Amino acid sequence: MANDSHFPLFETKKANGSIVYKLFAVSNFVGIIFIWVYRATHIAGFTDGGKLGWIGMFGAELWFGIYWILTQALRWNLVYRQTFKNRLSERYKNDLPGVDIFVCTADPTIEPPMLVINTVLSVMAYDYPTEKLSVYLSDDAGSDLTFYALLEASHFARHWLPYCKKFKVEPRSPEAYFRSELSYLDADQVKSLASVKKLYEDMEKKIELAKKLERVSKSALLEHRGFSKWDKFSSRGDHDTILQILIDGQDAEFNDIEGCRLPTLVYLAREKRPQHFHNFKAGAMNALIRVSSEISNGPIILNVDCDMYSNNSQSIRDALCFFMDEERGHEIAFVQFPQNFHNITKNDIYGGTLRVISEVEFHGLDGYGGPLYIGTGCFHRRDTLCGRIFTKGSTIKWNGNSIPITGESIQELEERIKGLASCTFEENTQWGNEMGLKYGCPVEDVITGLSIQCRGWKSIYFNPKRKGFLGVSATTLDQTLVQHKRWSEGDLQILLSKYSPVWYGLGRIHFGLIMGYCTYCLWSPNCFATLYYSIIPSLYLLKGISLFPQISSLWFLPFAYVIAAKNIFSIIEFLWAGGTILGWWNEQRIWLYKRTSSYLFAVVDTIFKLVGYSNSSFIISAKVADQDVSQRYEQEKMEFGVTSPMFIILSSVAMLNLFCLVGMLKKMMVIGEFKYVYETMALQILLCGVLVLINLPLYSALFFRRDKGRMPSSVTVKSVKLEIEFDKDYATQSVPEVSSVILVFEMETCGDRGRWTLGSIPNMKHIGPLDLLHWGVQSELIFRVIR
Ligand SMILES: *[C@@H]1O[C@H](CO)[C@@H](O)[C@H](O)[C@H]1NC(C)=O
Ligand SMILES: CC(=O)N[C@H]1CO[C@H](CO)[C@@H](O)[C@@H]1O
Repeated sequence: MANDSHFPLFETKKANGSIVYKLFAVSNFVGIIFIWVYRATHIAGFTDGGKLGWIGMFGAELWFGIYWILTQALRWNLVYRQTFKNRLSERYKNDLPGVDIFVCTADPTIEPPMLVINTVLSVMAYDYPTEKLSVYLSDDAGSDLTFYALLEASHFARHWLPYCKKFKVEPRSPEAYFRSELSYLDADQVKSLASVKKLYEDMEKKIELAKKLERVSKSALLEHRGFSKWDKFSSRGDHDTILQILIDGQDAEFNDIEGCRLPTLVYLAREKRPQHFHNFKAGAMNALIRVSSEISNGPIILNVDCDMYSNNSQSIRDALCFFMDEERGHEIAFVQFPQNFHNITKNDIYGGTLRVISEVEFHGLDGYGGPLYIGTGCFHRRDTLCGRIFTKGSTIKWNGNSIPITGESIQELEERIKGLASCTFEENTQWGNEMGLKYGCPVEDVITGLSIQCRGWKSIYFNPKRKGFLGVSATTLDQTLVQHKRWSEGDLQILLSKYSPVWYGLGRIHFGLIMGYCTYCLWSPNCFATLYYSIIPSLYLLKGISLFPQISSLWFLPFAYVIAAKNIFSIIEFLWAGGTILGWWNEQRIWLYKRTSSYLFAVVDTIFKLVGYSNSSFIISAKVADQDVSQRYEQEKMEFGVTSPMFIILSSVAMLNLFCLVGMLKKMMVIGEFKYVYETMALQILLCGVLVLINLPLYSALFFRRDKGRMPSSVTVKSVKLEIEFDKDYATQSVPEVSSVILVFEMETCGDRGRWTLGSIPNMKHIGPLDLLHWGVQSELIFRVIR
């Protein structure tokens, strides 16, 4: 083709079937309005304690309805992107921009060096001109082990990169590549594979040995001058800047075994001092931005977490199709890839894939100006990350950022620029505020992305079939809940901050995008309505008070419609996004658990912070490392195992529902009015029943399981201490009534404060659901479980 410069480099398509979706959404909305009307017009009918419960139900349904309206912004206008990489290659053969890749690591025990260097090797091996590629590893632990591993990786890269290029292998993380099934290799490749695999294993052995001994061998120490920088190292929180250019991509001395250039490779541990706050990953990223500007100054920056390897060697070219598009490229600030995971089990027991978010919701955000920046798998333009404001009609010179050649040696360069990563450099500057990533928020990435969008830029969500980046997902319930607590807490803080999408974003970004941000920012306040809905209707069920319309009433219809439509849609959406039915069910459970524990803690912590207690009393347990944990993960057995205050809430709510359901059944049997109860309280029975069903794995962890992943007995003792006092006066009513219900959540040690009133229990070591059925309704019951 002679001249195709008028063809765009990427294309945007709207989702099919959006009319059908919009009809569905409108009908659901009408149903919600009817529910609200029903609640508003039927308050007066109650005279007793039911009134308060009723108003609470109204409040919860108002919240759910409004929140549902917000989520429509994520589904109303889905767009999909496609790139044309061959057009890019033809048009910009030798004029591709430099790309700087930042990999961040913070702890050599949680993030083992082998994991880190596999990620580094995978991004070094991108299919991209190596002289334009630079890889920076930021090590916030300042660990010489990680440095040693990186040094070894720089040697191995001299063999690995030529191998990848010659045989066009995928994926290019050696570990993932050797793990994948290798077939159809020709004789030549078989030989090369054997030798490169041998080198990899040798490297792995050396690194694992160093890790075991917790020190680097003497001979290795002598081999590289870089280790001398640890001479004055006192601790990970107190050391000088360590900056080491391991491969200088401009210098032929570092060429690979075939004589080709290797990408520049840099190790950085920024200065840490106890008296200076380091701002976590945002601080590390900002130090990298400054240091890299003096070494390679690539106009495009990719950042990935150290556990997230590149699964596609073409991803840089994909991203450039957006930035370099002649028509639209100049307004794009960042291109976000989804966060995908390689260790998800079939039915994804912890909902770790975030399937609906990455397959649906982010496409919806993209339709309104672009997705959130989620801190990994994201390509940025350097200038927008450094605070540049969008101006209409400006064009970009992609090659305008090169560094003047100074003629200094690597050592001189390192010495000259290491001050850029010092503790004091940022004092009295705009770093952490108008420049670079923002400080002071647990989700610094989201708030940074938002402020870039508020400066007039667009972002792009690119979600190709073959995933660009694969990370490791949480493998225990505790990790999952803690992670969501951090996310939801950070998002709530954004809403309350001066960069809130509501008041800061208004007028600066599309209203749909504001709504989209709000659905995430309002994750945590969901806890109240959800807790209410999972506690009160069940208690009222036991009490015999109906909170929903009867089956025979016309008002039953909107409830039935909304419940059915919402859930059927949710199943279809989940399956469409690639999930399984059981996966959807698991997702509902984790949805409930997140809302009743992580989000509650997030809100409570945020409130504590607002009133000035920055160290809240809720201390979240650390991760446990257990041999069998990953085995149980693979068997999709839910992992409890640690003592966490979140589990206490989860099990208390679960026990309460079991109690109410069993109690209600017992009453129905005693009184024999099945039909009456069913007709007046069908929805409450359904709700309580579903809550019990969804909690089955939890009951099993409380009572039946004997492995280490069961609920620790301390949690069981603390949590399952429900006091329910029943009115002894059955005289006037056909259905016995609960006069008061007291729930005790014991957060502290339980001690011996429990009261024994059920004479038959004391020697019980173990109470199961059948026993509960037996004791389900007594005139007075206090029960306690001891393992
Ligand atoms: C990762 O890449 C490989 C090819 O290298 C591909 O077969 C696989 O499907 C990719 N994984 C995902 C989750 O897309
Ligand atoms: C199913 C699967 O791949 N599980 C793996 C997830 O990642 C952890 C940690 O790397 C492994 O231990 C699991 O085997």
